[in-house]
Formats: sequence, structure tokens, C-alpha cells
Amino acid sequence: MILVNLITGFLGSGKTTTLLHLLAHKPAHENWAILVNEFGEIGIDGALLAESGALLKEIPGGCMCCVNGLPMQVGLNMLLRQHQFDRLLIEPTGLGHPKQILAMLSAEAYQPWLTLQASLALLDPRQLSDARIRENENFRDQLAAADIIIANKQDRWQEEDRQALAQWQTEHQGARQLICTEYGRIDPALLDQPRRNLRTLPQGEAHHQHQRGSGLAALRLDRHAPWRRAFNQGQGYYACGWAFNSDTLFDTVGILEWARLAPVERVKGVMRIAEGAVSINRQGADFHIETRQTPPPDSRIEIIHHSDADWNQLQSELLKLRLNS
Ligand SMILES: Nc1nc2c(ncn2[C@@H]2O[C@H](COP(=O)(O)OP(=O)(O)O)[C@@H](O)[C@H]2O)c(=O)[nH]1
Ligand SMILES: [Mg+2]
Repeated sequence: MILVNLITGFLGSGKTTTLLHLLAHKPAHENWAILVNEFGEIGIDGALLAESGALLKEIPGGCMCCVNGLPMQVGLNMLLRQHQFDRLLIEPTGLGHPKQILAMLSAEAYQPWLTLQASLALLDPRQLSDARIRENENFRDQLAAADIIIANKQDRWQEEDRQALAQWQTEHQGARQLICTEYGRIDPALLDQPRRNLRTLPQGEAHHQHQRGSGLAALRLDRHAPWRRAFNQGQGYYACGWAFNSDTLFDTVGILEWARLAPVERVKGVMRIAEGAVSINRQGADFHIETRQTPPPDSRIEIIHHSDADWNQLQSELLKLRLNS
């Protein structure tokens, strides 16, 4: 039996960071797989997790549980058919629907293979003060469906965030465990806790109406199309991403400044630079960069924002940062 944990949390709350921490502390004799689903068409989390030592299956371009859950079933079946592993960690998009995903994992077809264990939800308490996030149905559902709440980014909390968290605990925590941490540094033993949360989530509205785009097209780049742009929109958010072929190198300082200053909520990417490659991960003012040991086959960068941004302006600035343009 493969043990399965769902790791949810809103956009930028620290899911991938937590996965990286857990993978760094996994028992050496175990094989783990990761199914990662992203809102944007250009998958970035896969590249961020590429050196983590786990089997990886990415589903970019919207919510994997939408379109009757077909993308999720295809991804999951492919993993199960092609590989042997002991544990599966699933990172849905920050706008994902935990109810549908959990229902699918509990479906009869998977019962001989999968044992669903504790579901973890990442919470950045600063998001509780943002009404747009606090009222977001996905944000609420993720927390409601979790067995364990991980209050993350403790290094960033102000007094008001502690108060907002305390208030949330009074209203919503119930009997569930809540762990305060930073950079997702949690005890991997939490994954072995059983799934206990059997509360029924309210039936959501308008869940499955957004369109899936043609995400994988962005992966096919050649000399005639040295870069591609892909766009996704739904659930009140916009994502615009760019992929560049392996010949394209970026100005290191320029690309970091572009990512830091872009007037948007979320930027993430893995970019080829003269020195090798750099991964960029920004949520609001939380900005994290890291050099990569193995340069990725291409460069890819994506923006997520709660409203329509000036994509063309951002794009023309980005294109100017190519060293060989
Ligand atoms: N300051 C701070 N930044 C964090 C912490 N955890 C994650 N981050 C940063 O928050 C951003 C989003 O993290 P990520 O794990 O990609 O979020 P995800 O979208 O939920 O997968 C990245 O820049 C991370 O480096 C934390 O505890 N403290
Ligand atoms: Mg992520």
C-alpha cells in the first residue's frame, strides 16, 4: 500500500518549501513520489523540486480535479503504473479544491493501492488579514479539510498576525493539531498520522467552470520558436508564464530585479544564466533565490496575480534581459 498525504495551502503559503524539507528528511530506504499541480500553464514547481530525489509528476494548467478529475487520474495512474514507491505527496495548486481531490483519492478504484493519511494545510497567518484571501472559498476549504494545520512563515509574523491566527484558532481549529513553524520545517512523522477529518465541506459554487488551456504546448520550443508565452485565468486569478529554449541565457542581476520588482503578487521561475541557473520564488515580499546544480533544459518563469496585469510591458522588459538577444 502506498501512503498518501495531501499538502494544501493557498498561493505562496509554503507548500513546495515544505515538500523540499520533508524530502530532505525522508527515511533513506523509502521511495517517495510527488504529484504537483499548478495553476499556471508553465510548470515551475517541478523544476523547483527536480533535485529533491523524488519521483515527480507535474500537472500544469489549472486545477487537476477539474474537468471531471481527468488530469489527476491520468497523472496518478501514470505514476502507479510506471513506478514503485512507498509514499505519495500531493501538492495541489493554491487554488485547488481539496474536497474533490480527497474524494478522488478515496474512490474505490484506488482502494487496493492507496491509503490516505493525514492531510496538511499550510497557513500564512498574514493571509488572514487580507479579506480577498480570507473570503476565498478554496482558502477556507483547504483549511477546513485538513487534519493538521501548519502555520508557516513564523519569522514574518507581526503581533497582528499572531492575533489573527489566535482568532482563527478559536473559530476554526477544533480538535485539530496546529503547528507553528517557518520554511515548512515540520517533523516528517506527522505524515504518519491517520486521516481523521471527516467533516463534510459545503458544496462549492462555480468550481469546475474554468477552461484548461494547452499547457504542454509551451514545452515544445525550437530554434524557430525560441520562446513561448502561456496564459491561464480562473477562480479570480491570472497566470502568465514564459518558457525559453536552452540557448537563451538571462542577465543575472536583471532577471532577479525584474522578479523582485514586478508589480504582481507571485513570481516563480527557474532561469538559465551565464553562471548556470537560478531558481526564483517570490510571494509578495517573500523573495527566495537559489542557484541550481543542474541547469534545467529550458528557462521558465511565471507570474500569478489577482487581477489582469500589464503582461506585454512585463514581457518586453523580460525579453530585453536575454544576453544573446
Ligand atoms: N520568510 C519566509 N519565507 C518563506 C517561508 N516559507 C516559504 N517561504 C517563501 O515563500 C515563497 C513561496 O513558497 P512556496 O513553498 O513556493 O509556496 P507554495 O506556492 O505554497 O508552494 C517562497 O519565496 C519561499 O521561499 C517562511 O517560513 N518564511
Ligand atoms: Mg508550490
